[in-house]
Amino acid sequence: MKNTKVALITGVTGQDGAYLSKLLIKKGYNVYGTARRGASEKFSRLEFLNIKNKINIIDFDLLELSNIQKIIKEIEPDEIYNLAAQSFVPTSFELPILTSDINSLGVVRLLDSIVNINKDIKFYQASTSEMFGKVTESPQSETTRLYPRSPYGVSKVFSHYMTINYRESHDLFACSGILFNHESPLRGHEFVTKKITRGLTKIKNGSQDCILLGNLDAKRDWGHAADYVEAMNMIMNNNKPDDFVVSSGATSTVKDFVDKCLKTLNFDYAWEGEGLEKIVINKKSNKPIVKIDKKFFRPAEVDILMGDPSKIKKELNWRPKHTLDSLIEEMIAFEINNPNLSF
Ligand code: NAP
Ligand code: G4F
Repeated sequence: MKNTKVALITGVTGQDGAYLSKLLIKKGYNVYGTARRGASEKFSRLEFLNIKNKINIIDFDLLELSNIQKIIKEIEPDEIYNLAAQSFVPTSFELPILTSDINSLGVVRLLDSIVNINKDIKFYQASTSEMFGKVTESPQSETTRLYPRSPYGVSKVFSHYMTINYRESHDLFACSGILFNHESPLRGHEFVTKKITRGLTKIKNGSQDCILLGNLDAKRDWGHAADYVEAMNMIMNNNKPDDFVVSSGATSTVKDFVDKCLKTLNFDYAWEGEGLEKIVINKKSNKPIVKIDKKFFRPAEVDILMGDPSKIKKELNWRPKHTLDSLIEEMIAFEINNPNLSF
């Protein structure tokens, strides 16, 4: 029996990979993290958190079965956290086949490798609130019907049920966290919270004129990534493999998020116009600083997400430390202090 637990985190270069690595290192794990070789390989998040040299980085791609098997045999992990994915919803409409190969078949490649190499390896799947899509009830819980609205959502429904199926058919410790949107200063630049906090901070300091957004009426249940990776580790160390919704329990529109950021940055502003003509005017300069661009609307939208985190709070005693307001303050402070850092 090894004294130190070995964790393999796929997608360690992403937002959650960085925060989860930091947590597991603090907990004494030996952490292996996977990155794709090539131009997209980037370690700026791990470097920002000062943990790059504490992680064993390995070349890995969810598209390649032999690569996955070789790495699991070599590393002999106790726990695999599968965070790797094509995670941007709009891209999934452009690249539905690649998205499915990575997010759906990639998960079967991992699960089947575990069955064939060592059935004692625990497996965590990064499931998502996008699976609820066109919601049939609010708030959404572990028992809410799934109705995905994007190739990304569909790909994650497949991998969610595959994880359940391998648990039930092969007696694996395979579990899923159904995580609602979670953000942080390390969020990718294309996601709406980063686009807003970064863009408005740049406008405030005079280095940008305006930001262009899509659907302001969409509602999301936003939390902080640092809280949500704690939930992942709790789910993996539960006494039985199970699935849990992880969310704040509240919902806000994209417009609410913009308002909170404008106030945090002390803009004197006003909303004007309706629909595609809606704008935010900076009263000081009398210029528009937020405009709507049709190209950021999606072919099918998820109008409202609001999770019910009762199960994980009751059974695992998970408690988030951040609020939406503290998240926004942290994201804006990061942009003020790190104007040249982009993820
Ligand atoms: P992210 O920042 O986009 O990170 C995704 C990671 O996956 C990156 O490290 C990326 O590597 C890697 N990856 C992409 N394609 C791969 C492939 N073919 N083989 C191996 N690695 C690949 O995502 P995140 O926000 O950290 O989210 C982590 C996971 O949670 C994802 O599965 C996401 O779908 C899921 N999730 C996220 C949220 C959220 O709100 N953040 C909510 C629910 C679920 P490169 O750097 O090489 O591209
Ligand atoms: O920030 P978003 O791109 O995140 P989305 O689509 O909700 O997906 C994120 O959360 C999921 C969990 O529910 C994850 F599974 C997924 O991997 C990802 O992390 O968009 C949020 C909302 C959408 O309704 C979108 O239509 O913001 C709206 N929006 C409005 N203007 C915009 C924009 N989204 C983006 N990315 N860019 C805009 O300009």
